[in-house]
Amino acid sequence: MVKVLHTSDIHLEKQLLNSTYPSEYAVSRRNELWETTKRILDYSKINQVDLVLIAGDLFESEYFLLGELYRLYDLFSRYESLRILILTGNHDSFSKNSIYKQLQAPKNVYLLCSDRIQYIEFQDLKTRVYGIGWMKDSYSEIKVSNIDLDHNYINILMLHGNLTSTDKDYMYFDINSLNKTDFDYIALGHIHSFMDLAENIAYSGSPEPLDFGEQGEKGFIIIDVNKGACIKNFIPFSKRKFTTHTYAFDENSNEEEFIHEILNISNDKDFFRIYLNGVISAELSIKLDYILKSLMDSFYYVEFINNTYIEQYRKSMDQDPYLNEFSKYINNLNIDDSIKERALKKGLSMIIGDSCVNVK
Ligand SMILES: [Mn+2]
Repeated sequence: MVKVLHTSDIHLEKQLLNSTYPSEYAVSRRNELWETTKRILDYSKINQVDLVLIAGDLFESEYFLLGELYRLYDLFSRYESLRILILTGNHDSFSKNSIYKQLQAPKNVYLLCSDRIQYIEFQDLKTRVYGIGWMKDSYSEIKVSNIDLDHNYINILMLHGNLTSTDKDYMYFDINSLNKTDFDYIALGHIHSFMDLAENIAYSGSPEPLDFGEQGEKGFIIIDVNKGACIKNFIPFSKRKFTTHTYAFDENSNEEEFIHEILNISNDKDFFRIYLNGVISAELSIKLDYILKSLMDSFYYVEFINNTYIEQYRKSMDQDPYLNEFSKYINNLNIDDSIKERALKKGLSMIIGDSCVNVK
């Protein structure tokens, strides 16, 4: 049996400046990617992992310079007992100008960077780890059938790419042909969520989410790989999560209840996006900005998306035949409810004028 930790898509030094959160959070998040990389190594050491597999996109080439590679290799070299295997992905490909070519990896670090299948053999573990790495910006379909494996070894394969052919620029593997191979475990990277595809095939997903597009648990997989049998365990490990919530107001909603509900879901760790929907009384609407600001202290990070209507708008809508027509028109459109809400709110505020907001 060989004990494997499978991770991928850490994206060290990803700038994150286009995210919805401000740049100071992006800077912290970049540091947290380094911290989590170290935590993964600590975990591996404590739990006596034999092989740490990083299935591509360990870092972002564009921002990962020689200083960062020194820092990374220095970190890895402090975990002598661990064997760390790096597969190159589309963001850290072994291209002509790859930073990987500038520095010798430490003795315990193995680079799988050729786009022809290659393997690294660990005699003491009776294990071979195969990989097809990235050496350029795009690839089409990659065939992995007909590989002649030596069954005296535990055979593991690392790949970085897609299982659907819709995005043809990214390496595409056919799941059926992967299923037909005799690999004891196939460690996939590129998709940022954990996906359990077969007893011996999985995407680990990224250990840390990067924005609101990456919700749910993030972590890595620990696998006991035996000849022809795997025991997999997904370990949630991220320092923070990105979560989305909705609060629906109605005519009877009051300040205390709203504050109570929001404090109930809040924590000082995760990234929150909270949609405020429904009809809100004009009185509460006037206070809302102030209330939201006071709630922010209970979060590490929160963004409120205010889609509420003011009650008076709704009343005007029912009474005024033109507004009524407008709301019918919007409601009959074949679009998302959240977009309808926003269109109604925007349209009504333009038709009625913002003075209505202040009517008590
Ligand atoms: Mn990728």
